[in-house]
This record gives sequence, structure tokens and C-alpha cells, in this order.
Amino acid sequence: MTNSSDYVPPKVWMWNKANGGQFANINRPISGPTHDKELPVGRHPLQLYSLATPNGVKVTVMLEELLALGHSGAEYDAWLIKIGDGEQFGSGFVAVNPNSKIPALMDRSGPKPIRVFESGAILLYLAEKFGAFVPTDSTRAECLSWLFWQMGAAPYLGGGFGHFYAYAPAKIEYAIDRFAMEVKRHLDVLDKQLAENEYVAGRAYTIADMAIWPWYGGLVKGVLYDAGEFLSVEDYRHVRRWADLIGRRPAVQRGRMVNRSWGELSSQLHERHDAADFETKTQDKLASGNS
Ligand SMILES: N[C@@H](CCC(=O)N[C@@H](CS)C(=O)NCC(=O)O)C(=O)O
Repeated sequence: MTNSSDYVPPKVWMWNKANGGQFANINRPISGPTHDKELPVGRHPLQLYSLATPNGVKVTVMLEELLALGHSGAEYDAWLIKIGDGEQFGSGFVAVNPNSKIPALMDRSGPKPIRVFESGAILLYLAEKFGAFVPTDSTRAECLSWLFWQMGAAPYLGGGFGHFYAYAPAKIEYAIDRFAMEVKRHLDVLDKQLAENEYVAGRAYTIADMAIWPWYGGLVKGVLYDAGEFLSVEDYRHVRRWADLIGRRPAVQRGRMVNRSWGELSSQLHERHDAADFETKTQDKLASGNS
């Protein structure tokens, strides 16, 4: 790879497969499937194909919250998609999300399956389907504004800051500075909002909190990119107060475990097909033969 300071872009960009750093094996400039592979389908109305990254956790938290509220129609099978192995490029997955990214949801509760992709769209779809976690009063606009704020902001945090701070093959000061500045601005925006409001959109816990918490909650608790000290996250005390509040919710604690394939074995529930799986199917239990 050319040193960033020597690099002069050619007239026409060409795909150099060796250039992509940590994600070289999965990043491609073209869309569509690379191989034929049907997706599994379980017995529940909702089929989720995902991984416990922040975007994936948004949806599993929502599903666990809906179940905790008593919405049995939100029962779901969660299937693990190993994006590092390119499973998002299987033909079955691409049919659910042509953009080849987790999370992807298939709603099989009606006569015709409905596909939903993009985590924000999935949250809103489920909120409207079950009439929960999205306000119907004057605070609805606030909730949707923060939901879409997150969808626009997260690529700067993940694809920008996280990529250049944690994953890029070289530490490029310009890129890290640019995105650290933007991410700190995001944290300041949130901190001011949460100084005045218990939850992001006001008094009620909504899909805006579920969308923002896995990213910015993780960041202020120092678990994302190991960047807590670098970004002085202690300064954002209102975001930290809120991150703890959300993190204490039992449904959030369950949602974090679903489709998780790293960390403590007891925190990894690779697939979720039943509420009892949290007790019996985590990786520590499976390893000890207690399934
Ligand atoms: N805007 C999308 C982003 C989804 C996304 O970036 N997913 C990542 C994991 S967090 C992914 O599937 N990456 C696989 C790839 O890029 O090939 C959403 O919110 O659903």
C-alpha cells in the first residue's frame, strides 16, 4: 500500500484486493450474492438474521423489550450471520437485504413474508406493528428525529472514527482527528439533550434510546474501540447516567447476548429460538454439555 502522504489518486479507481486492511476479505465494490445459500427458517413469526454488533443489538433489544411487554407476536428465531466469513453474501441473505449487511428481518406472520432491512427501519417497523416504544403524541417527531439522527451519525462513529482509530492498517492522524472531532461533537449533542431529559426523546423510553445506546452508550462506557480515555468520555456525565439506566434493563441485558460470538462464553447466545435459551444455550452451558 502507498504511504498516505505519497498517494496520488489515479484517473480511474481500480479495486486492489490487497488494500482493504482488516475487512479486506469482505469488502467489495459490487453488490449481490457470491454463493448460493438458503437461510434457515424457524417456527416463530419473526426471523432475524444478525450478529451482535451495535446495529444488530438494537433489534434484539427491541424484540426482547416487546416480549417483556407481553407481545407474544414478537417471538423470534435469531440466526447468526458470520460477516467475517462472508455469510451476508449468501443468496438467501441477499434476498432479505440486497445491501448485504446485518441486521435483516423477515416477518412471516402474514400470508406473504415481508422483508425489512436497515436497523432503523426494523425498529420503526416493529414499533408500528406492535404499537410500542414509539410515541403517538406530540413527542413522536422528537423520537423519530433522534432515531434518524443516530442512523446518520453512526457511520461517522463506526465507519469513520472506529475504522481509522482501531482497524485501519495505518494510523492516519488527519482521519483520526477529523472523526474524533465529529464523534465528540455527537457526544456533546447527546449530553446536552440528556441533561434535560431522562431518555433521549423525553420522559419515555423509545426506539431512539434502543438505536443510540449500543453505539454511544458503548462508547461512553469505554467498551467500543477501547477509546474511552482517548475521547475523554468521563466528561459526558449525562450520557453516562443514561447509558447505565438503559444497561440495567433486563431486556437490554438479554438482547446484548443474542447472536454474540465473542467475549465471555456466558454472554454468548449464538442463536435464540426460545426464551429459555438464555438459561440453557449460552456457550458456557453448551461447552459443559448442559444443553
Ligand atoms: N445502516 C445499516 C448498517 C448495517 C451495518 O453496517 N452492518 C454491518 C455490521 S454492524 C455489516 O453487516 N457489515 C458487513 C459488511 O459490510 O459486509 C443498519 O443500520 O442496519
